[in-house]
Amino acid sequence: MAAMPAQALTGKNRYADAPRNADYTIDQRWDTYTAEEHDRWDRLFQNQLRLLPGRACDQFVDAMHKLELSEAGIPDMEKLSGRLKELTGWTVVPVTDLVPDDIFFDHLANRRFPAGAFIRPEEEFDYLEEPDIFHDIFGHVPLLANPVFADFMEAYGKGGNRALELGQLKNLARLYWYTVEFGLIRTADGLRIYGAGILSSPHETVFSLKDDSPNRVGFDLERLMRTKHIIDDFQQTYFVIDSFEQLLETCYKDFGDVYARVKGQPDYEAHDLVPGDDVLTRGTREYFLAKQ
Ligand code: HBI
Ligand code: FE
Repeated sequence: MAAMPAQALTGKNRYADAPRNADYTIDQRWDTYTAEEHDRWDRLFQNQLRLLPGRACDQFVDAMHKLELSEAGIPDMEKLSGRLKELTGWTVVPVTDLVPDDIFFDHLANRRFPAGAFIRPEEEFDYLEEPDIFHDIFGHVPLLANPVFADFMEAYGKGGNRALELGQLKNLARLYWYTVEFGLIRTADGLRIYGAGILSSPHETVFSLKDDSPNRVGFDLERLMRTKHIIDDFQQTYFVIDSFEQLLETCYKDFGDVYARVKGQPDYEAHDLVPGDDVLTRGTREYFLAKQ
């Protein structure tokens, strides 16, 4: 039985009570967005557009243009899906907020990305914990137009239901968190961002590459699956992949043996560095300690 989704937002999410289908999809009702909501999307978009050069990975920037995301206003998911489907077979489906894990995985396994239909309120312009339409569409959708990343996301969805069966969702959720949401990638020109949680948050876009406080560690699946994560502040450790191909091949193999090795092993704290880490940056933790 799927766990109930996070309490649908009251007040700030006018889709909270939208009638939904069995797969938790709703009707985006694109024509009901107000001029103010479209304007907020445009300001969020222009904000990020200014920050991304030299920070977002090339694959993200290329895909954003291919999907014509630079059009003004909140995207109509149906039109966006038309363009995306031609590129990698993915579509974007409107949902109210977080959906149960099994529903989420089933969508991904069938190349459907569930995107929140609401847009963050002005008072949470910079960051909100729930996935609003800007986080989901600006942050997550562009890389679904990249064939290798698109394959990875489908493989992740297929792995999700298996993790649920094995009771190891916690470990798999960390993989999503430290890659799809907060991942960095090595390039010939230095580190670049591909994680949606960073790309949709103005402050973390700068912090993740520039600040001395966080660790930056080479991607290691098993180590990452044992590492706790933070959901209400910047990340204390960023994991760095060499390529999307590396991420995909990690996921193509069956996780059964990895789960067996991490099961029962103690978790690492979000700020820990552990023996064997490929340490790119040993964080000073200054930003985090100053908040304690
Ligand atoms: N639902 N809409 C939505 N978006 C997510 O990112 C999401 C979700 N449900 C579950 C979930 N993420 C995570 O718990 C899984 O990645 C493990
Ligand atoms: Fe997300």
